[in-house]
Amino acid sequence: MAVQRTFSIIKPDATARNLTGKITSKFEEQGLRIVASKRIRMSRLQAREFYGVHKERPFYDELVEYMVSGPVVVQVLEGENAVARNREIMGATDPSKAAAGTIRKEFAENIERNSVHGSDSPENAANEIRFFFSDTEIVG
Ligand code: IDP
Ligand code: MG
Repeated sequence: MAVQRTFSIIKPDATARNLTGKITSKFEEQGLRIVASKRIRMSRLQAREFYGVHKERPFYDELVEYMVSGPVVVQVLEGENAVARNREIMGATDPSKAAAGTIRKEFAENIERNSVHGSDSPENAANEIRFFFSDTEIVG
């Protein structure tokens, strides 16, 4: 498997609890390199578009409000098999089902306030990276 890039968000529940460094360490300790990173306040329009795939789900409006409720840190992670690797490091969506040692098991508050987003396929990773970063902001 070649070196790959994936997109990550440290979500508002985690920035509120000052966990940016601890979460970033999990990526670095497990072989992913942060090749782009910025702390932003997502607009409602951005959040609605970013999570557009979930717009028919009952939790969509609440999810959008949560994602704009505080700062987030958007990142590009690089490494071997980075998309799948990051999903392993994050753990299951529902922290009560996440494996020991994963970010969500250690830090998530509940199924919505689950501390991190990570792309679920290389195609989505490319689209999500382009949504938040220009090429010059990514330094590998
Ligand atoms: P993922 O983040 O593990 O890929 P998705 O199913 O893509 O999970 O859901 C996107 C986000 O929507 C989750 O990370 C979580 O913040 C929120 N979410 C997912 N399922 C629920 C739910 O049942 N109730 C409330 N929020 C949810
Ligand atoms: Mg998802």
